[in-house]
Amino acid sequence: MSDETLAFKMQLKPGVVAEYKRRHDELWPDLAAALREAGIHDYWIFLDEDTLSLFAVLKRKPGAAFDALPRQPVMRRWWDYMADLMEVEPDNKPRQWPLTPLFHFN
Ligand code: RM4
Repeated sequence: MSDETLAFKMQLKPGVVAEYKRRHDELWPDLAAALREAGIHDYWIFLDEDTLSLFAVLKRKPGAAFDALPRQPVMRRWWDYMADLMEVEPDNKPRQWPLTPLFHFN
C-alpha cells in the first residue's frame, strides 16, 4: 500500500509569521519523533501571505499510529505552545479545514 497524502488549512494570527517560522525551525526533537512514529513524513506548511492561511501537506504511512497523535502529551504541549500564534479550538488544537485533492502530477 502506498503512502496517503493529506492536506489541510490552518490559520495564523496577524503579525506572527516570523515567530511561527522560528518555532518550526527549532522543532522539538521529541515532537519530530512523535510525528515520525505517527507515520508522518514529507510534511510541508505553506503560507498565503495575503490571508495568513497555512496550507499543510503531508504524507502518512499506512498502518502507523496516526490517529493516536492528538493524544500524545508532546503534541498537546506543542499545541499549547503554538496557541498564541494560531486560531485554535477550545482545547488548543489548531483549527483545521480539510483540502480536497483535485489534481496530482507525478
Ligand atoms: C503546526 C501545528 C500542527 C503541527 C505542526 C508541526 O504549527 O501545531 O498541528 O502538526 O505545527
